[in-house]
Amino acid sequence: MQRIQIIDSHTGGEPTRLVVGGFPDLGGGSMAERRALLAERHDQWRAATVLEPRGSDVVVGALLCEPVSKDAAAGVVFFNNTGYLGMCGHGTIGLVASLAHMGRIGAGEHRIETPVGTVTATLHADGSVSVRNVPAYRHLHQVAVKLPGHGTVRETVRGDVAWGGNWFFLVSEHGQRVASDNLAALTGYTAALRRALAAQGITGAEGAEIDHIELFADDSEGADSRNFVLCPGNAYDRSPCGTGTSAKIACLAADGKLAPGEVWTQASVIGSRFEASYTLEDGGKVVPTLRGRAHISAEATLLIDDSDPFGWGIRL
Ligand code: PYC
Repeated sequence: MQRIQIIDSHTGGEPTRLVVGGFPDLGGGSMAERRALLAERHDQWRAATVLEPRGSDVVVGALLCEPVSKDAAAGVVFFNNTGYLGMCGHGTIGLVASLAHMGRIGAGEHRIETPVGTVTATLHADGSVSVRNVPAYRHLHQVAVKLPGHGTVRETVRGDVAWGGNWFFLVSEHGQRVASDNLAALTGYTAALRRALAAQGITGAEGAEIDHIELFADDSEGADSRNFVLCPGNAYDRSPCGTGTSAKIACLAADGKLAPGEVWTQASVIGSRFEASYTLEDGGKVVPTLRGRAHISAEATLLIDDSDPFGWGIRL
C-alpha cells in the first residue's frame, strides 16, 4: 500500500490539493528540474493524486518541496489532470493557507519557489493572501484566429497572447455569454479556439503552446470584469485564475488602461474575486500582485492499493 498525505483547500471555489508527503524524492535541484524529473520518471504519482477515482478534472495538485534558497519558505510544483503548470495563482494562495494551517508560517511575507521563478506571498491578518507574481507581458496584440463554423458567431476571433506564469489567449469580443449557466457552450467554444490556435501555429514565445483560453465580459456584480478560463485539461477555473489575471493586467498595462498601483477587480464565472494591481520594475517589467482567500477543506491520506486496477488513476 502506498500513502500520499494531502491538504485540500479551495481558492474562490478552485481546488488545490497540496501533497505534503509520500511522493518520491526529487532531489535538490530547481523547481523546474524537479518538475521535469516528476514528469519524466514519476508521472504516475501526479495521476494517482489528481485523476479519478480520488481526484477530478478540476483538481490542481501542488507538490510541497524543500526550497533551494534558505530565504524561501517553500518550493512547489503544480500539476493537473493533463500535466504540469508553470505558476498557479490560486494554487499559491491555497499553498500559503495550507502552510499556515500546518503551523509552518505566520502572517507576513514568504518567498515561494516555482518552476518559472520565485514569487512573494503575503499572508494578511484577515486570512487573505497576496501573491507578487513573476513578471507578466503581452507577446502578441489582437492576433486574428480563424474559427469557422462555430455557431452563429464571427469566423475570425481576435485576441492577445500574454504570459502571466502560463500562456493565455485573451478575448473580449467573442459573442459568448460569460455566465455560470452557460458552461458547456463556453467550454466548447474555448476548446475550439485552443485547437484553432495550435492548428494555425499561433503560440507563445519560442513556440510555447497556448494552453489557457480566457474570455472577458462586463460583470453585473460590480467587478471590473468577469472571466471564463479554460484550463489545459478542459476544466474551467472556478477562481478568476491568478496567472490569467496577471496576463490580463499585462495587457491592460500595455494598452495604457491601468496605471501602476491601480486596483483591478477580476471576477470568475462563478462570481469569486481577485484584486490585482502591478508595479513597474527592472526597466519597465510589469509585476502583478493578486489578492484572494483560500479555505482549507480536508486533511487526508490517499491510499494506493497494489491490487486496485485504478489505483494509479483513470487515464483516458
Ligand atoms: O490561478 O493561476 C491560476 C490557475 C492556473 C490554472 C488554474 N488556476
